[in-house]
Amino acid sequence: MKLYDFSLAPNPRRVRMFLAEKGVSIPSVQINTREREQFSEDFKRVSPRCIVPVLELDDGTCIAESVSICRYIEEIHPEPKLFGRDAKEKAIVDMWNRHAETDCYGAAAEMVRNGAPMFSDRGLPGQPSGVPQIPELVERGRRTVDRFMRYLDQQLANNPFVAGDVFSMADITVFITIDFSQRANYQVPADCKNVQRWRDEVASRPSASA
Ligand SMILES: N[C@@H](CCC(=O)N[C@@H](CS)C(=O)NCC(=O)O)C(=O)O
Repeated sequence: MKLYDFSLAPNPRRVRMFLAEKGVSIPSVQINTREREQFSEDFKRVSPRCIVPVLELDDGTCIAESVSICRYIEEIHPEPKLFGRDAKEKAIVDMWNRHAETDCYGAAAEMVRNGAPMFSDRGLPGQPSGVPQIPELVERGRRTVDRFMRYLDQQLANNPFVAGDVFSMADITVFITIDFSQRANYQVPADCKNVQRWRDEVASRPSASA
């Protein structure tokens, strides 16, 4: 098995954090997306969408989506369970992870991709050029992330973790998203005290530095 990774990119970090929580290590290859290595012909054979992370299995199968990679790892290394332990918990983890991806990560990506000079003409990942930035999406993304933070703050008022009692994939998705959003100078609203408390706790886990 081989993981195509990039140390500075948020979605590969999700997979690394997940693996660290499991205590699993997989040989990895860096695809430096800042140097446009995702567009090389060799990497396109692994990832036709020119996106990292990708997990290549020993039979050559390539899994090119971070949550799908993590689900595969969960199947072969079931403990600790990071997608929920029973039917209800699995549904709630999935629900929060999807909320986090659509309402938080997606909006954070809008902020970063449409504002940073390094993404000029590359407003979407996996496209070498021809995708102009839309400056209005920076502010819209910021408002959407703020709205998610207020929603999450209520959840964390009564729960230690994003999806309830135990640390899960949903915590990983929100945690890496908050760090990623700082590239657009985003700060969690000061009144979201529960989010701040939760974030400090997650930051102290060894997996946070994976
Ligand atoms: N939904 C995908 C998103 C993957 C993604 O956006 N990857 C970024 C790095 S975080 C990428 O490969 N960007 C390449 C580019 O900027 O062209 C996943 O979770 O795996």
